[in-house]
Amino acid sequence: MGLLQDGQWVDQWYDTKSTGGNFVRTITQFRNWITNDGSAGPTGTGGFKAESGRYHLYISLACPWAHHTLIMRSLKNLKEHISISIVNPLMLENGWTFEKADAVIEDTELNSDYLYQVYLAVKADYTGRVTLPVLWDKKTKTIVNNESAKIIHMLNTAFDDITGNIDDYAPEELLTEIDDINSVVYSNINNGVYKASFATTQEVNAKEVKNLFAALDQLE
Ligand SMILES: N[C@@H](CCC(=O)N[C@@H](CS)C(=O)NCC(=O)O)C(=O)O
Repeated sequence: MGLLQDGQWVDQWYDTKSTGGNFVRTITQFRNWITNDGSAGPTGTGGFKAESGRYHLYISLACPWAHHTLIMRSLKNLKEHISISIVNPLMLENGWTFEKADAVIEDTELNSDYLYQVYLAVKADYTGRVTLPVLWDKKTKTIVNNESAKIIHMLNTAFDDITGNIDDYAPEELLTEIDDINSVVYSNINNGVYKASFATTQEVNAKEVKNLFAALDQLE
């Protein structure tokens, strides 16, 4: 487990000392959008037109956020249009790796051993966590986006002209409700598991476990 600092991989655990034992998630840094005509999306720059075979998803089967993107790829008939790599399920001293194991699909784009090399290919002095999912553009050799909620949002419509699948998982009239539920799921369940298990004081752990189960009850 580690992160990149000025382009150097540093093997260190999450810093919870400066945050009173609390796990605090940092914000993902790549926020461009694939759109059907290549125009810019709500954030980032344009130039990422939906094209069959152009994009690649790096995921982990052990990651709840990456799962969202994998499910969306399937629901929207994108399997033959967006290729994938699956990292080794163990995230140890080198972070996510492509070390051979069941279900691992190697990095066919950059032939990397470690996911952090994908980040460095885009930004040689990258500083930050090296997280999945990562949506990669083969054409411009860059990361389009590494925030799962945004990736599933763009996959919902960007490729509709290519696949003919116009199923809409985020209808305009339900967006507010979807965003409200997502924020409960994101912060209290997906991230809630991290906040509980990476807490480094007993008090914080007890508080976060309670919060996690309260959120599960709330959604039930
Ligand atoms: N906000 C991101 C979170 C992604 C994330 O944290 N993924 C985890 C795996 S489940 C990861 O790669 N963690 C590596 C790390 O934090 O160093 C998203 O929703 O895409």
